[in-house]
Amino acid sequence: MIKIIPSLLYALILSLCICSLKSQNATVVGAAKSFQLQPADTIFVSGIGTVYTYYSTFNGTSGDFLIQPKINAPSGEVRPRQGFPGVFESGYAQATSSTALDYGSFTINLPTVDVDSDGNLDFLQLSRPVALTATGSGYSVVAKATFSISFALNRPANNAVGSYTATTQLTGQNPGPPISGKFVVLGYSGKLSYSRSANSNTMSLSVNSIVENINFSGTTTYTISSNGNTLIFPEFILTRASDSVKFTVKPGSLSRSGSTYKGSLSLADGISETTWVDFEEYWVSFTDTNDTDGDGIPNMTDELSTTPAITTHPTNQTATVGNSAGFSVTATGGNLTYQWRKDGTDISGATGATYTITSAATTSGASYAVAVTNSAGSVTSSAATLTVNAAPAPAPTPTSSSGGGGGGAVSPWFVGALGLLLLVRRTRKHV
Ligand SMILES: [Ca+2]
Ligand SMILES: [Ca+2]
Repeated sequence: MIKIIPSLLYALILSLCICSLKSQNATVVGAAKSFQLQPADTIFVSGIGTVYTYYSTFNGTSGDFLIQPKINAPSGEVRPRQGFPGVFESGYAQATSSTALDYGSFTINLPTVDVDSDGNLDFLQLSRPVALTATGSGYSVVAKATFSISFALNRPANNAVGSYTATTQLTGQNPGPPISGKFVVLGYSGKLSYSRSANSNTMSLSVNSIVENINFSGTTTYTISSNGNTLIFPEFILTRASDSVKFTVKPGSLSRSGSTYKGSLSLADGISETTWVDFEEYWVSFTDTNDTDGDGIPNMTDELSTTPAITTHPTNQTATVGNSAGFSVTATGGNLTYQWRKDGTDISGATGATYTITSAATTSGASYAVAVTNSAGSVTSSAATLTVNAAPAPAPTPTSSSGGGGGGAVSPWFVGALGLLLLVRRTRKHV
């Protein structure tokens, strides 16, 4: 059992490592393709009194003014009309503090200029200033008559809040008194985090509205076109933190340019009164600077590394004590990391495709294998054995018996013996 528990633990750790590219972050900016006309400053009309003017999401019927019940107030929202570029529409109502005076709807023709081709009309682009006039037409339910309407819109660059002035003129009558109020673009900024595996990609968005600082968040899966240039998302839910109202984001896609994905989101607000074309259109931009392989395609949509596969396993080696020995492995899969093991234990610092022992010792004799890992998984090579042989015995030392000459150093024993022999001979001569 003692051996089983660590191996189970190892298997568990391995299975966790196989899961995915770990979560990474990208930034999000967005802007509604609608804008707000906030309630006009009150005006005083002789014989009538103080007059209030409101705007609200057009509900497809010129005969209604829609006060959206779930927010219990006019939205002030002027939305683009589907299929009519540059045409925006809104409902309106005018009342005293006690009496409805008029209500109906109007359209306004606004410039479709998009000089930076980012998909966000310039007059709604937070970074751009606005100073324009526009005209449109409407229908008054109370007067049962059409009217013309002209607007002046002004907003400094990098300010979400600007101003408007509107003047209306019922057909055949004099213009009404001008009214003014705040013109507001609805920008968003925040972040997303994403994680990926071979089977699915997931992203979690969290963005805040710039003017009101209300958070919207949600999670969705996404898929990627084969070239990594299109990020495709299915229907998903964004939840508004302030009141938990859920918005349904319709299926869509974003196109990549460099490290940025741009496109449109269509978002249904779930309010039954606006279901006739219940979409709010948003321009969004995701920027992902993560690019592990440096090919210019962010990790968010780049090809995932494939599970590592070993093409050449390490082979058995023999070395002599003191000599070097080494193993190598080759593998496919991309973004690989290596960890060599000796008898199953990680070798500190042995993290390359080759592992070299510079001076083999008898203790180096062991079984060696390498784990090859990337974001898609991990594989371990077959084991190879290192056999370490003892160093050979040293070469024998030359001696006198090897028979004169040879030029080797004369041993002290030989010199002593020769001296003794000469002494003996000399002694005999003198006897
Ligand atoms: Ca633009
Ligand atoms: Ca890349």
